Amino acid sequence: MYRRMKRIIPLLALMLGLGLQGASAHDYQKGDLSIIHPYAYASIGVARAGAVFVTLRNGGARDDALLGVEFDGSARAELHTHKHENGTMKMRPVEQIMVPAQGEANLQPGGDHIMLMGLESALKLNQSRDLVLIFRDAGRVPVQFTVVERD
Ligand SMILES: [Cu+2]
Repeated sequence: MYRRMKRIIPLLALMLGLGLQGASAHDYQKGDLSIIHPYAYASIGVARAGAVFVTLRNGGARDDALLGVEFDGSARAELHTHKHENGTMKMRPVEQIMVPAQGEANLQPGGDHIMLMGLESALKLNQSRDLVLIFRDAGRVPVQFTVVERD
């Protein structure tokens, strides 16, 4: 019996591990907020800036707002949006990104995003990097973003 258990336990641990990974690898929850698949594109050449994208879903009855982020690997980290100006798209820093009640904020290429400036090291394919999202109501939420290939 004991010998059999010894064989089963590592198997169970493996199954549990795989299950957890499938369910939660890129999703985070804090209160009514879901933080879905934070990702960035791999750096190209010596680019010293990168952008992080994520979907923020608010299942609650009150609006929340993303106020900022903390990232150890860059000189600065800002919230940006894209705006049309004189026929071209330009990035502009914003104070906050609203996450409406019963709605979501989509940080995506060409739209709102988290900008990392003065990266100390390149964002390499398949890396997971630590980032702290700071919300007005939900507070600080540590997450990891994954570095993916540009599509
Ligand atoms: Cu930007």
